[in-house]
Amino acid sequence: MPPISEQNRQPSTTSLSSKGDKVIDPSTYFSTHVPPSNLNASKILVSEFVSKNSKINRPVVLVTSGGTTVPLENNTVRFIDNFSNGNRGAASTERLLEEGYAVIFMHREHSLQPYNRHYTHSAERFLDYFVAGENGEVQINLKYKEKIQTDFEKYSKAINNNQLLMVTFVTLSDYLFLLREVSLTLAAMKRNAMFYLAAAVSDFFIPSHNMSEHKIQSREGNLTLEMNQVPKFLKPLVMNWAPDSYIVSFKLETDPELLVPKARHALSNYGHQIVIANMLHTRKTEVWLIEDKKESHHLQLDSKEAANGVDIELLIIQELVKRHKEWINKN
Ligand code: 9Z3
Repeated sequence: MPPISEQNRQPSTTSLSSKGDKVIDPSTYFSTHVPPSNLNASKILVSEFVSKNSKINRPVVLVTSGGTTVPLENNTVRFIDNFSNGNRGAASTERLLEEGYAVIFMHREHSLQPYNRHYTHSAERFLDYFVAGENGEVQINLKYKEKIQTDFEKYSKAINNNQLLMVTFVTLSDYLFLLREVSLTLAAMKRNAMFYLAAAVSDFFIPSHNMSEHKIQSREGNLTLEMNQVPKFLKPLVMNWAPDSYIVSFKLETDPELLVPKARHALSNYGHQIVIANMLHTRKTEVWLIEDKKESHHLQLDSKEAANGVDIELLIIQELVKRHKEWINKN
């Protein structure tokens, strides 16, 4: 696998936001922040996983999933978080596995995980899946046995066949360092690699050197925060880290007027293959697939599918896999 070479890193510069604020570039971010302690361990796992799958010519997709935290103190007591629970990433991973992809599931610790999500975050409490047998020993409640059996088989098959690897992040910083490492490793698979960037990554952060070292004291009165813009990591990802791979980013908005224009703007800014646009409140039932110079493609669950608990990820992944294949053949 390629090491992180200097040419893969960007020179250190800053640019200006539309308001005239300084926005640091990704390489400045990496040289002024400390990598997470699990970075090396994750890197080794990813490297082995990619090499095993490339030997058998199995396509690999990186799925990012869940929200990032933004600490307010270096010794973190408080942090800012967001709404994402990782259902999109986890459900998409299940579909991608069924389509024959190997998946690096890069997720926020304790967010929803493929197959497990049906039990850990359902209306039932986890221990309600069990009952006491004749001698009081624990047994699976018959009501759930068939479903658990099916999910267990799919999950263990994916893990045992090297088709699913899970790596974790918590903070924005963990996420950025890990994304760069995984991208540089996965880039070796070129067109056979897909990036599916569904994580809800914070747009704002407090640089480590501006952060309070210790717990912010309430006796100092009201708290005013100044947060910097997070560098646009999609740019180096598309241009330098994985320039030959199929890159899918997500755009989330709450104002419907902004959604499609901002998705198109991202495409023209970064030059990647496709943006999946979604609105906060309807994200589970409809999305738009947006490619440059093409009409946007609306995917929506009908009311029956929605009532029956069909995941819209079924439609998203069907369509994406088709487009990835077409793109490989065209190129
Ligand atoms: C998404 O838009 C995802 O679809 C959701 C999924 C986060 C809405 P859940 O995890 O939600 O199932 O609860 N992800 C990307 C959002 C984002 O931060 N995009 C950035 C942006 O819009 C660019 S990569 O600027």
